[in-house]
Amino acid sequence: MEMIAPMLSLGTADRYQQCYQFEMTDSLAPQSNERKDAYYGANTDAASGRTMTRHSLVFLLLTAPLFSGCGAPDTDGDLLSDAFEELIGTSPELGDSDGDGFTDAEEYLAYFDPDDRDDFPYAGAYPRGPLPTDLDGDGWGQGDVSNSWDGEDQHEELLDLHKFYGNVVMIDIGSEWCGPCNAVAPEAEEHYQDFKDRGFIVFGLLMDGESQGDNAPNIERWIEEHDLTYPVFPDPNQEKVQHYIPTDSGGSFGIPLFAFIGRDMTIQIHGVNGDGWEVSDIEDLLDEEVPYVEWPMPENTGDLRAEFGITVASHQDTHLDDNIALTLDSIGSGSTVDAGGSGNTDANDSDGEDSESGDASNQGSSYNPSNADGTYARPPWGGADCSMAADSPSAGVLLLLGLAGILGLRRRQ
Ligand SMILES: [Ca+2]
Ligand SMILES: [Ca+2]
Ligand SMILES: [Ca+2]
Ligand SMILES: [Ca+2]
Repeated sequence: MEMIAPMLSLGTADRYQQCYQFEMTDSLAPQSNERKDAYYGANTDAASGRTMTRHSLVFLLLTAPLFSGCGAPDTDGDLLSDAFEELIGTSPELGDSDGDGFTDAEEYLAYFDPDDRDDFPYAGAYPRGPLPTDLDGDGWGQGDVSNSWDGEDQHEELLDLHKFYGNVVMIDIGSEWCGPCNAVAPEAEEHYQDFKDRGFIVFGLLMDGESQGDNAPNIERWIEEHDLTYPVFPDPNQEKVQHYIPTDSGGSFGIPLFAFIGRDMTIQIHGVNGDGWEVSDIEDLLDEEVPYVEWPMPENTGDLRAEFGITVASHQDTHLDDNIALTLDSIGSGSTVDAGGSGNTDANDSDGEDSESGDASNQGSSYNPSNADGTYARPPWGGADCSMAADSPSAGVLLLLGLAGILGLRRRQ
């Protein structure tokens, strides 16, 4: 591909100066699965996020037996009850259903897919939200529901445009040699920091390196130069960029070039230069309602997230209450536990805690619906109603007590 790209200022009226770049004419290289395979290989030993996950799994394995029999059944000890896992389609037998190194709870509660080995919490901590299963966009023009594309970011993780449904996406296209593009990058980072908690993300696309037409963008260099935390993708062959080139470009287009995609994945602003949008456009798009997606959630989502160290931005939880209600509606609110009992219920209990024993051996006496089967497995880290003392000591506990006694005796001697 030939690229001629003289620096060309289009006048001070432009908010950003522009460089000019000739449109690609080469046919695109065929897509293959090689990159995906390489991605998997590269990530098999990746440390990002997985050390924490291994610790979580060890924690679960060690603690689950201690708390078995307490609350809703949780066969695999991943803190999601069997009934809830059946509702959302994960394995009640496996803590990590898809084997990607993150437990079902860690993925699902952060709106990632626990049944997709290619999908797991991003090292870059970019915003995500619940995803519809039927998003069917295939357009590239203004007003279309956008087609998707994917690419590896600076953390060598595969990101897919469609998976940012529910967010506003700004696509910033440039090259390293282009002065105005260098001026825009830190501004884009500033917008990202200002708005990401409302569901805003920048996708940087870099076509060239430091000299015009060298087709060798250096993502690491670019990230470091501008201290960027949003994802940046190399696109030397313009496989992605081609979709945002203005149709009336006449064979050349100016960079930096921008496009904006709304929360519902429609292309709101297609292929404009710096004078084609204002920061207020971002805010207007963020003001659009976050679309509702059915994503049943456990009632103690907050507690579980705290336990796993999961943080989400408020926009991701816009419809959390509806999705908790969906869970309660789908698998009931205690019918499997409260078997008619004494009538001494906690239905009006404002603190959400069961004032009486809620362990599995106490079915039928009293049970708070919020602790019921299907909402979640009982938290092992607290709850007076989940007392070990209520149960007979397990063999493991007796062994520990015995060891402690022996040690105590030896010290006294
Ligand atoms: Ca489970
Ligand atoms: Ca599971
Ligand atoms: Ca997983
Ligand atoms: Ca996954």
